[in-house]
Amino acid sequence: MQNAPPVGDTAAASPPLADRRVLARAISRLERGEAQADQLIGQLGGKPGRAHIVGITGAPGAGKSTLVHALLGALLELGQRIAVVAVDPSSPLTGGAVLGDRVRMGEHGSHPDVFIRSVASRGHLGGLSAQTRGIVDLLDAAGFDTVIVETVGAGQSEVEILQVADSRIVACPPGLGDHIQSIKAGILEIADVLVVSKADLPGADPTARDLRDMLHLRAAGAPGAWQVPVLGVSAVDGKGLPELLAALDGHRSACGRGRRLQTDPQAGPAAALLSRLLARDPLAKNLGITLRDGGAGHATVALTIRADHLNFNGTCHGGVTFALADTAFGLASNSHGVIAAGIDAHITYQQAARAGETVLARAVEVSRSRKLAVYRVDLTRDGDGAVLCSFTGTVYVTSRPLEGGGENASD
Ligand SMILES: Nc1nc2c(ncn2[C@@H]2O[C@H](COP(=O)(O)OP(=O)(O)O)[C@@H](O)[C@H]2O)c(=O)[nH]1
Ligand SMILES: [Mg+2]
Repeated sequence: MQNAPPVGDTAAASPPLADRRVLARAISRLERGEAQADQLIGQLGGKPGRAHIVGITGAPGAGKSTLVHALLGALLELGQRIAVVAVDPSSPLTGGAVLGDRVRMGEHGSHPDVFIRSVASRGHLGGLSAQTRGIVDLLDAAGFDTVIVETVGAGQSEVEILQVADSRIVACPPGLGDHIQSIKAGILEIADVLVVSKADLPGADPTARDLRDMLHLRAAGAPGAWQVPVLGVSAVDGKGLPELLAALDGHRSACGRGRRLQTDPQAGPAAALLSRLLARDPLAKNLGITLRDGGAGHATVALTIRADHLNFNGTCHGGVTFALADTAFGLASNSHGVIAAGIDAHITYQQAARAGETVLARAVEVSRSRKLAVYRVDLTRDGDGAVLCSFTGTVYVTSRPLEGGGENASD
């Protein structure tokens, strides 16, 4: 991954932390939609771009909260101030799970340099990911050195939430065995560091080996790209924790921070750009692909499967499915207004679509540097949300403008 230039004055001494009660109130106002993040940051003083944002994801029970607790202890020892945002989609009523997380992080929860906030996945007001980004921006501006975002592995929404992070940890407990399938569906693409959690339990080493094998199979990294380490970490005996801290530090140095600040959370102009681009795509037009939603770094397109989309087996032709995924990929990767040229794409078919069904393809930017960007596209059936395909693609980011730049604007 190429370096994104660090944003903000990284070398400056730590600013004073914002008052936690003022901060808590500001976050509540943001959650209720009473104020925008920019406004609240203006009132708090400070500016985002200083903190290292660390995302942690993994299946429920993978040991994420316990790992956050261990990281809190280690980072406090380094003299850092740390904020934690726990996003829990399984708990719409902010019930037991969130409380449980607080208890697991509890010992450090009352430390003056620690701030823990749970976010229930009501997901209104522009979606959970926009809300999470606003909260992270606030905490960053409030002066925390590290902001940890814990999110449950739940597919697309999690990938979007993790877009806010500079460094992403995927936690996998030992004994994945057959469950390795669930890892396959795109989660490896978002990991900057893979942690085999509960490394004190039997089976940690074979799991680490399996994960390394999968990484080798997937590796399409450009020369000099960040190499994703696989680390066994036990929150019980502290094994692997120093290595994890070193990996996070290394990733931050290699890939910079403030990545999220380079994309605009308000999608307006990009959405308009995407509909103009789609209108200029004859293949998409002939197939009947329409734009559902779009913005900087993401796009959702839809296609209702017709008789002339079918193959000899009577299900949707794989090429049509690919074209749908590729359209979302192309739009999302060009949404920043400069031409993005596709380098590679990889599709995994899970279930075929049938005539009459509408298929949605949602592309989300997983990472973006100066020269390269990676996208994940999920194809789901409209209605029941069944997952049909996963697609990942990489582009080379040029500096040529997409529009107003002459004859080249046809990518
Ligand atoms: N043996 C062992 N158990 C752990 C470790 N980390 C977490 N656990 C246990 O795994 C369970 C789930 O942990 P939790 O942190 O809540 O997982 P989360 O759902 O991913 O946040 C709890 O019972 C923890 O005590 C570890 O490093 N070693
Ligand atoms: Mg948890």
